[in-house]
Amino acid sequence: MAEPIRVVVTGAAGQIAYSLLYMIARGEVFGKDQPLILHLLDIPPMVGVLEGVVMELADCALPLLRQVVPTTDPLVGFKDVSAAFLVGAMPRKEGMERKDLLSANVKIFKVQGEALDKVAKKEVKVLVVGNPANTNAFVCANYAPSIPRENFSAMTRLDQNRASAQIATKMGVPITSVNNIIIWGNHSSTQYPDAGQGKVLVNGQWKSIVEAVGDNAFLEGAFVETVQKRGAAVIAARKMSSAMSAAKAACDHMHDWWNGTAPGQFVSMGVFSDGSYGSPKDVIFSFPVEIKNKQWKIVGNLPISDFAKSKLILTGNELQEEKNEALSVLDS
Ligand code: NAX
Repeated sequence: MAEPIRVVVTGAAGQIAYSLLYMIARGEVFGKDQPLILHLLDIPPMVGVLEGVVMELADCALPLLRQVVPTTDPLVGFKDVSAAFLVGAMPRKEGMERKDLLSANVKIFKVQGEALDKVAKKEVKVLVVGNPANTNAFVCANYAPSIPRENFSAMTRLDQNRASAQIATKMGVPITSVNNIIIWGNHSSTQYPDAGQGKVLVNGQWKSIVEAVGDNAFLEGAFVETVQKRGAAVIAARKMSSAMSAAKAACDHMHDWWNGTAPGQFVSMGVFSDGSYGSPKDVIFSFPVEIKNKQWKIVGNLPISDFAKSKLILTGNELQEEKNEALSVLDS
């Protein structure tokens, strides 16, 4: 069996981590033959809860889990890690806009970027889940200059999974019969869920979603809105933000980064923009990507409708604004 790799989850005492740690430790991300040493990072008031999580992980009796390192020190948490799930942040509560969270969270991600820079493996793959995820990933990367920028990403996979689930329900097919739905831009209510390139398996044949659904008003209206507002709908119902589905999406994101995407299929990831599709450069923008040998590549030359173009501009502008706000918080 391979040597164990070190994987850190921040916000390890929180609700997303409660599902995520179990999924990772079962081997669902790095494979059933890859032993793990899990680092659990949280803040000092959560030490007691963290102890409980450590006890439960031990009691799960998981064969791949070789060691658990609970800590409140980022320099211990990030030491020699090959993969980092940055979940820890202040979660959005009912009625709260993501922008309200920005100034509190950019400071956290500066500290974590600096610690990653000092002690993590240089090839570490960093997935930011904590909101505002795109801008937090931007901040984190900027404070970790010795780690390639391509190694920082933000999670929009939950939005992709939500969008795929909407189409699967609409068409009455299993979720595995839907692929290549794109989330463009920010993980916020300006994101653009785009079924325009997507495919659905109907009666044994892959068809374009646009053709199979045959209802453009739905695809440009209710579908987009449902996905954009799904996070808020879960909060309204559960009085807490999405956790189980967020953990599953984080696993999907890192799994595909680690293992690659299937030929002809792409997934959505928030990554440093090169200006593709008219997006602003140097913000973390969600694109369709293909992954090989642990390297993502933005899928190029997809036909984009005028409707989609206008949505991409909107979400790009928001990311540019968030980036400017983050930089001004950090300067002050
Ligand atoms: P919880 O409040 O349950 O847990 C957050 C944990 O982070 C707490 O244990 C807290 O002590 C810890 N924490 C705070 N500051 C920290 C720091 N500096 N270092 C380490 N740990 C720290 O929130 P939870 O529901 O788990 O959500 C976590 C984050 O995920 C939130 O920012 C939330 O908004 C975000 N989400 C992102 C999603 C996405 O698709 N990108 C979807 C789900 C979720 O809303």
